[in-house]
Amino acid sequence: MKIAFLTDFHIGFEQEGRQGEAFLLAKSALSQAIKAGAELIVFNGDLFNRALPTQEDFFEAFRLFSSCHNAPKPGIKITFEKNGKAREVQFSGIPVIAIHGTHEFRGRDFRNALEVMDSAGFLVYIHAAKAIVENSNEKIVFHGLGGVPEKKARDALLKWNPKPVPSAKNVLLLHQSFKEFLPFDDEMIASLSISDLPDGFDFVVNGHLHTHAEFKENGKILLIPGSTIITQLKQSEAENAKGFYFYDSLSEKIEFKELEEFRSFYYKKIELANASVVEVLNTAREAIVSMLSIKQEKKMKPLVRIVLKGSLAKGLNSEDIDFSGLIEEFREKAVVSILSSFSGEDFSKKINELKKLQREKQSISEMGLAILEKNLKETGFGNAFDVRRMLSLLSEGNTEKALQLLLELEPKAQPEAMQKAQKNQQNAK
Ligand SMILES: [Mn+2]
Repeated sequence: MKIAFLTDFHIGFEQEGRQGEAFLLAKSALSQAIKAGAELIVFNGDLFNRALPTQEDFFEAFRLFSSCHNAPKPGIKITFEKNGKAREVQFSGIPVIAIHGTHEFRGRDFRNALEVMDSAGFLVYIHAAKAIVENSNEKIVFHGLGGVPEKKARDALLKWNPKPVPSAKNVLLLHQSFKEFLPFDDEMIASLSISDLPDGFDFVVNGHLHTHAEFKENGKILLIPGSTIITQLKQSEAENAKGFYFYDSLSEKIEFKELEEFRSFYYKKIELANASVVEVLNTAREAIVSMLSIKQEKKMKPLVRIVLKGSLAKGLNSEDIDFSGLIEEFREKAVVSILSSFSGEDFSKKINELKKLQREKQSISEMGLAILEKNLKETGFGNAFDVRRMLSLLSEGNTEKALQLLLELEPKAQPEAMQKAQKNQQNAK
């Protein structure tokens, strides 16, 4: 069986000058995988950039997977298995097996975006579940666990405790951070280590980390395909090729294929001392010109990121420097972004950090949750209720269910009359 492992398309990603990029790159990567002969696509989460995709995002996602959906169907059979119950999956064309990412994560009371795609028959969504894929001479079992809050990742994996199926190939799919890839230890950012990976799997594929990497130790193989799109403008992404894994299970060959279509990314950090406005602008312009002097072979304009460090002349602040003219000057040739982080500017730095946090709404809800958990610890509540679930119910305005949860009355099978009454009430709102 020929299988392509792709991840982190981030449909709906928005940044000045980069409209539609996530879709174009994902489409190109997917068609490259299909052209290479993939009979099955495996997707490791963060299909969407937001937990509640817009209709435009869904439109793009359905269009994207229609190339698989409408392709000739390979001779394979898929069985979905969760909690000991199994059923055969009906699918069209080249099937897509997927787990959700951190961007699609929603509390247990809500449907996530991949479940929507699954119910439309465009992918096979697995979470703490298995997809058993068989053809006439092979059996490959995919064990999938979607992205969970990092703090809970290790416990979630231990609790689920996936076991390789004998006389089959077994692949574990995750969407988490790993301690090994972090510069410091912080359970809010990663609780999983490579040593926590269960034994007996042929290999593990992980989404979430946007930079392609692979890790082999003590018989454990961890493959990180990386995102198709650059979202963070970090140096590591400038040095790293974008691509996907292509696996031929018969020859057991795993190969990283670089994307044919991608956005080139140039990153430069510049250190200045007591610089004037003119000096800053000229230095930045020179850097951009020299980066763009490299012959551009891609259809897409390159990304250019300039990070300015050091110090400004006395009395000067970052706010006094207007880069918009410079960005405009190169608009036809590149998508330029400039970050000035000069020393002695604590205040503006803090504002920038807050802006960044605002952009990453996910982080804010995580921060809110951490504060709530901390405050509750100091009260007599103990572990009376699931804090995360409560917060997500309240943030969605589902106060009735939140109250029920508090009263420990799980909303199970409700009498029809009560459901009707609730429906009427909702309609009245
Ligand atoms: Mn991601």
